Amino acid sequence: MMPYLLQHSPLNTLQRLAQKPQWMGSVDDWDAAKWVAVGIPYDGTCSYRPGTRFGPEMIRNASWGMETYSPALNGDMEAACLWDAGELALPFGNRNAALALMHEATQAVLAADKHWLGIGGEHLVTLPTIQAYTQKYPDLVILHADAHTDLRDDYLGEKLSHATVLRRCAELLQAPSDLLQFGIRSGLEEEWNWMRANHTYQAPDADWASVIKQRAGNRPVFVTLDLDVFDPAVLPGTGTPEPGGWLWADYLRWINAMRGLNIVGMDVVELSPMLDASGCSTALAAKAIRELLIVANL
Ligand SMILES: [Mn+2]
Repeated sequence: MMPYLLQHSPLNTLQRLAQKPQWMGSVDDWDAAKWVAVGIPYDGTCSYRPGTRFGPEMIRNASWGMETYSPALNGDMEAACLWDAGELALPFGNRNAALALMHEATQAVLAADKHWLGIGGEHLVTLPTIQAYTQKYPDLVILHADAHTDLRDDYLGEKLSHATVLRRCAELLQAPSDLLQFGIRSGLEEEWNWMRANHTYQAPDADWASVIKQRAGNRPVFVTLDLDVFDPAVLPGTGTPEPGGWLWADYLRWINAMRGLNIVGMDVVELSPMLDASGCSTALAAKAIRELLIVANL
């Protein structure tokens, strides 16, 4: 008789009994995957309250509290065929090495002809991704939702920071006006002048759907969502809360304005789970990601 361990190896037994952490509604088959979720646990340039490094893991946990189907969009997240890559293993303390690793990871996803879903982490993580994206898609358009401009030329002498990230991204686009900014309500006067001069700022009462259609058309679109765009009353779990923000209905208006776009990548950043005592901010983050994935795959 065959010894027990040859019939059932310890590894097979553990794989049968336990499950590696993965996103709700994700697929196991890499070849079938269209979107790849990559956790980016980086908060190295955070200037106020750190902790976004715990975002990706906690949002994944919270994803299990929701359904794949969105009644608001009449669509299902399963259409995105999401594959969960886990979290990047970053060299903490070395910003440039961490950014290089994020860039390499983005290139790997693009080389496989799949779409990047980055889950931060702080907003600087968007830069290495956009560097990879503009190499593949030179005519990229960026839709940016945030409380803050993120357009400083430098922050305390640093060119690479969460406060400068969209300025650096805009420099990679064909024109600064290929960046469209929503929900912005805080920034230096010079940043506001830059937004007005380059027509990136989108007023709350503007017809977002028309503007987006006009500027993006059929071009490839990357969506970057800084969760502090939401009002601190509905999303207190973020490092730099800013009063006067979006409610869920405002977010859905933004999502609906993206219908029909050629969305090729996205990231969602700045959730700080340790500041989220109730867990509601984290649940909102998971649902915000679901709606983005659905509208990108309708
Ligand atoms: Mn930001």
